[in-house]
Amino acid sequence: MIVIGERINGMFKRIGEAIATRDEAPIIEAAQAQVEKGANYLDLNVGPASDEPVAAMQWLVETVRKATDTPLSIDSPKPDVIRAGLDIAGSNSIINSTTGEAQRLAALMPLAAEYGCPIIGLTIDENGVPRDAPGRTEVALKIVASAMEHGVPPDNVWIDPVILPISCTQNHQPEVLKAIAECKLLSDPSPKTVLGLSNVSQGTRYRSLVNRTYLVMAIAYGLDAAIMDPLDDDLMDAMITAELLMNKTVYCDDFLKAYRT
Ligand code: THG
Repeated sequence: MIVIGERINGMFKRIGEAIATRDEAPIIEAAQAQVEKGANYLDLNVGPASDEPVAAMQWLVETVRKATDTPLSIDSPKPDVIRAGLDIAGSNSIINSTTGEAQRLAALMPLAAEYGCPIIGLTIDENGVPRDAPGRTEVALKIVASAMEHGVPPDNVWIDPVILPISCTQNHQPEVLKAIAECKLLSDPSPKTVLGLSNVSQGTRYRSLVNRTYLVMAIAYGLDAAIMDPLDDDLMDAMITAELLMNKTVYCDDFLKAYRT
């Protein structure tokens, strides 16, 4: 599993304030803590509140780079913000994200081709988020086809079948799991799959329990990567154990420790 640390996001109050006041310490602290706990990538999102998102993303990338060389996931709905982040962060970053909307694909696929970097494709089109697995897979196919047209290898497309909060869309959760499996059949090599895991538990009381239970289920369906909280030890332990049970790692008595060393 590829762990993309979610905690440098303007949605978090402390991070949002740090971005607004250009206070480096909370950003550096969040970067180091996540890397120490096993993040393979760090997701950077300036949040919806930023009124100068390009400058904010540039500052965020530069600040994180003072702490770590860990690859970055440049997370924004705005192509100009993503380009600004990539220009500094370089081609080992992930573009987060395009959707299946024609306008977004036309803006972002050329960027993925130019930088040679992976691109996350949300299964959202002009009609929003499809309600079932086949609808999600259909949008995923549109994204993979667009990648191929632009010379982006299909395994550089990371399909995100869009997990919504269980508190409002309980009927979607099993469909997302099915979509993870279906997307693997779209091309050879197949696209990767990724989820913004913490979305699933927004507005619930037992967030960590809901997150880790869903992550284990998604791993059983073949999930490759998750934007998640690496500081949640129970979540990380559940992930490592699920991978063991899926025969991705070798069993030993100290498998948790072995995974981390
Ligand atoms: N897919 C992709 N990218 C994404 C998402 C996705 N990026 C953003 C988001 N979704 C994933 N990251 C987060 C980060 C934080 C939370 C959820 C998803 C979260 N935050 C607390 C909340 O809203 O309750 C904030 C609490 C606080 O302020 O402390 O849950 O789906 N490709």
